[in-house]
Amino acid sequence: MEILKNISEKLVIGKADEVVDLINEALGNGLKADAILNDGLLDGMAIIGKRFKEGSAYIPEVLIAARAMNRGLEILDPLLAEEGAEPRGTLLIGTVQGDLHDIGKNLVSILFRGAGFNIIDLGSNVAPAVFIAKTKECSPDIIGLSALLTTTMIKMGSTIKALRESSITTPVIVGGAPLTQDFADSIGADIFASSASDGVEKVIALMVD
Ligand code: B1M
Repeated sequence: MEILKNISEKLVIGKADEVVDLINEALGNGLKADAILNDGLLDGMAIIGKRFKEGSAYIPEVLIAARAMNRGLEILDPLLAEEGAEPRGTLLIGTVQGDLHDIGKNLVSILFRGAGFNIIDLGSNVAPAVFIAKTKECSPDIIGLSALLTTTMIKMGSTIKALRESSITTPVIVGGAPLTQDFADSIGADIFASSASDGVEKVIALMVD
């Protein structure tokens, strides 16, 4: 659809205000938030990601595209999260230490909120000691770790180890583009999620068990 293509194109060139205007127009035309997310915003992120990998886009361009993505997510957030269900539990989430990527983590938070969870978002570049302190303070039902770099995914292992050494037994869910089930198993994660929706399904299944 033309408007979704426009959203994707404007995101790729980092035109955040235009992305916001187009999203509002698309919503006004009756388009669903999840279609705008998947076929507009995420399509644009995939294009900029491919260019970054190939070396035809650089960090400043990726950064302004990411800002446009987050501005778009702010509008879609209440719509994706709309449900008004009873709180199912609390998710404490953050991107691990050394890692600044927060878009996937933000999306995971939105979908969990939509599924009725309370969210405590610690942001990105979160040290193990912060996960421990916040878990002790807030007693979440589940702890979520996100990582996008092969160099930071190992921090997930040290975060889980530090949590367990602090006698915290709260289940931990891990996710992020470079992760695999085998890696998640090797660091003692309770759940590996390949996507935000996969994460929601697996956490709900774990809590029902
Ligand atoms: Co970065 N970056 N980046 N970057 N960046 C990647 C990840 C990279 C794959 C690009 C590439 O080379 N192809 C590459 C990593 C290579 C590797 O480690 N193997 C890379 C690199 C190298 C870097 C730097 C090192 C570059 C440099 O400085 N030389 C640097 C590192 C900075 C740091 O963190 N210390 C860097 C910087 C940046 C920006 C700051 C410019 C920007 C981030 C801005 C921001 O997040 N606010 C950025 C971006 C945007 C990307 C790409 C282009 C897009 C990532 C993204 O947001 N995807 C990325 C290329 C790519 O992935 N194609 C890339 C969309 C998002 C919705 O997907 O995060 O995978 P994702 O989340 C998914 C799932 O993975 C899952 O659910 C989400 C939705 O379904 N999921 C979870 C994620 N977390 C989960 C947690 C869960 C459950 C599911 O439970 C808790």
